[in-house]
Amino acid sequence: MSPKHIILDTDPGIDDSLAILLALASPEIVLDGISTIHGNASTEQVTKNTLAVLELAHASHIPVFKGCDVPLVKESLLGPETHGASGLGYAQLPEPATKPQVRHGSDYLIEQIMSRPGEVTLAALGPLTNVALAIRKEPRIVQNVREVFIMGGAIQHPGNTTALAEFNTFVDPHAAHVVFHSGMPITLTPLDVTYQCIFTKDDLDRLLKIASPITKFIADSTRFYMEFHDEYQNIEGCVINDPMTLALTFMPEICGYQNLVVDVDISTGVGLGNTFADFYNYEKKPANMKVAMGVRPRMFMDLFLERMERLAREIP
Ligand SMILES: [Ca+2]
Repeated sequence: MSPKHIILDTDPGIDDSLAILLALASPEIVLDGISTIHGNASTEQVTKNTLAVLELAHASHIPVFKGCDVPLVKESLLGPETHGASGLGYAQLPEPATKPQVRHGSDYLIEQIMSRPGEVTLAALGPLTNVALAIRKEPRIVQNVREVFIMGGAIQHPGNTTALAEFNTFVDPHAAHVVFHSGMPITLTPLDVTYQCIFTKDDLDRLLKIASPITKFIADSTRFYMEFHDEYQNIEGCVINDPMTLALTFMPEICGYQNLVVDVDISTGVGLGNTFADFYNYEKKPANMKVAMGVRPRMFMDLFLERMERLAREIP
């Protein structure tokens, strides 16, 4: 089978960076390009981080397109307590020598999807502002994208940003609303499954047996993330949402799925950004997405660790 063509829309971000590394280390997929989005840090910062992570992994040939700076309607909200001021925890990567491309991230998505109908798989790992904007500018991308994998939402799980809302859907709930109701072929990876996959100190120790700038980066970035999870959520280790979402693009059997009618709250009350499913289909609507609701955590973690080891050996 020829490898799947993937475009990442992402806000690195510690786990976003790990998703980029997983994409580069996985022969089942080809990473065609990256559009960046506000979220874990400003768009300026996450774009710089994306370029720096690509350089770290000797992959600076992959084009990077800067996307939206702010949500569609809400005020900006960034995540420094989770990802650190730079967005990469304690990792300090050299200033990138490469520059982002001139075109806007949302225009890049449109151009790629429309020029190769049915071929481009999109993995959206941050707030959905770029994707929503692209849908509004060129609605035909809905029929022409192959698949869309989204990290976001918390269906039957508590929120990680408010009591009810997950970070990406809370930061830009209106964009999530546009995308969820667009008719795109969506697979959603909510906190319900990502919070069952914890990257632990033991996992990190296994990677650190290989001396490489890759394993050093993983250690320095996740150390901050682990401190956050310990302080706020009493979790030992850290939840690596984004690489899990990326892994489903080529290893769907990691999760079990339900076809569901999912919506996101865009009213202004305490539920803003809350994602919920109509499990009993009271509204008699067709399902608008496939939702990962069950997971084999070890299958994912074994894949992730094996691929990071592979990359680390290639980049001593
Ligand atoms: Ca992210």
